[in-house]
Amino acid sequence: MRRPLIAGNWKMNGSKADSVDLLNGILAGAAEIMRADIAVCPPFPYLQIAEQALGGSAVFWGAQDVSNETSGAFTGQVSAQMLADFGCHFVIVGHSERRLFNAESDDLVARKYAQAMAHGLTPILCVGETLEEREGGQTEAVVARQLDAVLQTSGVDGIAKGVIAYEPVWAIGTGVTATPAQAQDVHAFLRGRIAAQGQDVATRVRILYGGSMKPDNAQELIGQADIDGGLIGGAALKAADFLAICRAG
Ligand code: 3PY
Repeated sequence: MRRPLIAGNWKMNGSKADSVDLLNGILAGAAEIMRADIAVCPPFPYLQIAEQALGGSAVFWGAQDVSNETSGAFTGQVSAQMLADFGCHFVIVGHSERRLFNAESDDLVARKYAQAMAHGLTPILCVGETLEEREGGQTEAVVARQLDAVLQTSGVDGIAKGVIAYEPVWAIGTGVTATPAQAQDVHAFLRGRIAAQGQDVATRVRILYGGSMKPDNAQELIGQADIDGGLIGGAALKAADFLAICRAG
């Protein structure tokens, strides 16, 4: 069976003091969560605080992005080795906000994914369609294209070392959530596409749902056969809400 993963994507929110409070709040309740893995992905400057607060606990931490380059003259970028230095376990790649606001292509995301794996990090690959693409009947074509870019670069063995997050763009930051059936359909499609290259990998890989997952809809979403947890946005910024989602996992 796949163990659920609940990962908080803090995005560009909070201060140093807020981050300490949030980490302490999560730590206070994390020991009671037995059935799910828990992770937080704070902004880069707060990774050291996460390492200090969470080191030795069962809560993992990770970053929200990584460079596709190893090192060198890449002003403003952060390498996978640097994230590994700060004890990161996970790194999100290809979040729709980066695809949209930073013009990240499928190919760039695939190179980031490979770079993360090369340094022992577990990439969380985000895929998802816009509202226009959904309404145009393009959902499967879009997520297939995003997944295939990584399959081509890292192979199905690479997929085995990561986590996938299906995040419909129309459900991010809008308060609108995909229905459990809508999400399940896409998760099953993604798992089927991976199965075509490796049944064993498809059976084992975790596919998270992201996009306005909250305490009151988490249980039903995670209850779907192919939904193995959540990548949580706004609700990850309040320890009580985040822990409630972890309990639903
Ligand atoms: C959201 O739920 O808004 C997210 O983007 C999670 O990554």
